[in-house]
Amino acid sequence: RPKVSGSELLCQLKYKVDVATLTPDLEPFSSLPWAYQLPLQPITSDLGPYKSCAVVSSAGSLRYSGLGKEIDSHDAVLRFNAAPTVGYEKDVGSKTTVRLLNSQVMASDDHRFLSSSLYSTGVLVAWDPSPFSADLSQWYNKTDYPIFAQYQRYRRLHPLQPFYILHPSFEWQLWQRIQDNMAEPIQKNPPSSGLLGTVLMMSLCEVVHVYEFLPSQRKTELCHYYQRFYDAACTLGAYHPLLYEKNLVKRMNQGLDRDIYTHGRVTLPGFSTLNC
Ligand code: NCC
Repeated sequence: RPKVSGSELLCQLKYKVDVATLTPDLEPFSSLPWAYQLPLQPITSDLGPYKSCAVVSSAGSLRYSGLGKEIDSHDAVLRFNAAPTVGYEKDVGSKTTVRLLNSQVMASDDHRFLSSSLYSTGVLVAWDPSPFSADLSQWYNKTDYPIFAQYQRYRRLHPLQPFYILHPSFEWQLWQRIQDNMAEPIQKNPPSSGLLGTVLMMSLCEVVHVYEFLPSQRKTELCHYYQRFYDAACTLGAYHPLLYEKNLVKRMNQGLDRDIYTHGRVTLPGFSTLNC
């Protein structure tokens, strides 16, 4: 198949990927007693539009980057999972508008999801990597981690903090975009939080800067900027089709290659600004 251009890829994302979140009117949630805990509207109706947004990967190459001020200058900042800002402000900034969490973080004891103050700022968005794309009832009965039990507990403790759950069809529509634009078959695992968060912000913002998703000259085997743990698979991928995700983002980048090298910075247009 012919390799499509960056602008064609952007239009495919805009029109073939629906950035959807769960709402209480959807089956099976509509018949469950806790449906009222879900936000009434999808996230794309409640948040933004923002002019400029930053997506901060958790990569070790953010360490000693000095990008904190630049990151905080955006109207909205998205961070992932257990990535902290306290103690790392110089490199990653301190503003958190949205935090995207995988269901493993919500469920594992080490992350203290229900009690840690790390999760109490900004809008939370959770997702679960189970292979069910559209059948919500099947997914509900067989999630990878207990995302729904933890969601209900968290909402009872923090009823005023906005908290969304990604519709699994969003994950798999995005997976399909990656597969359709690659020559070889890719693993049937959902995209990483990094790509999910990037596309989420493209639906909320006019321009999105993604930091250290495509590694800069600071590229390192240090997995996260906040942990002394080394594994090249964090940057290159193992479970997630991360290398393919990065290839796609590289093709869509509207900034200079130089900005990737020096700042680890990619520039992507928001969907609202595209003329497809
Ligand atoms: O590591 P993780 O991701 O939390 O990182 C968030 C996103 O940043 C990008 N990244 C990260 C490190 C790195 N060296 N290079 C990068 O490009 C990726 O896009 C990544 O998605 C996840 O995607 O949710 C993931 O979560 C972790 C883990 O569950 C959480 O950090 C909580 O501890 C997964 N690690 C394991 O399961 C061991 C990781 O595979 C994916």
